[in-house]
Amino acid sequence: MQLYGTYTSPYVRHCRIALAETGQDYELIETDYAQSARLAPAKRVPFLKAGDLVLNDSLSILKFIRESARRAFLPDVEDCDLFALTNTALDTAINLFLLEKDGLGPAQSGYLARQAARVHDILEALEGRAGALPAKTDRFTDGELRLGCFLDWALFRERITLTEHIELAAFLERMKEYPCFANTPPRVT
Ligand SMILES: N[C@@H](CCC(=O)N[C@@H](CS)C(=O)NCC(=O)O)C(=O)O
Repeated sequence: MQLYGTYTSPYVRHCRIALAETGQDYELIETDYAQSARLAPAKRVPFLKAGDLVLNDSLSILKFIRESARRAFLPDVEDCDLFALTNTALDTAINLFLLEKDGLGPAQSGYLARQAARVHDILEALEGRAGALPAKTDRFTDGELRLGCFLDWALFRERITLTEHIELAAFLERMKEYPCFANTPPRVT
């Protein structure tokens, strides 16, 4: 099984954590933007090849990893919403990050200003939920792992600070005690 991606991508990180949790053998094939544009229709990482199966999004990859290990994927509706809401902030923050490299930001576009407000407001909403997380004691859920991957990436890329989000900061510290998370920090290779 080959997972195509980078060591900075939070989506790839989530897949790597799930693969480590389920003990599945795989090879990470480092793939930059030019390669993913050539090799994948979505022009993004991660994508996964497992025999004849090709999966083009972390969502389907995670479902495949969990279900291969006989685990349900996002069975709890509140956790599914946590995953989806966090993912909206993550997608938006990454778009803003990539557009900034091209010199475009909220100052140039009303739509981009709305995107920045979206990230801000989702962080506020997540701050209200973070104190009760993790919801279970035996393991982190996929909604929680997505939140951890988002926060750590956004701090790494200096997209957010958590000085005014103490519950989110405390949640991230709790997650950093988990080896599968602690062993996969974002890093430039
Ligand atoms: N919905 C996708 C999002 C993946 C994504 O945005 N990946 C970023 C890297 S972190 C990427 O490859 N971006 C390249 C681009 O947008 O051109 C998933 O969950 O896998």
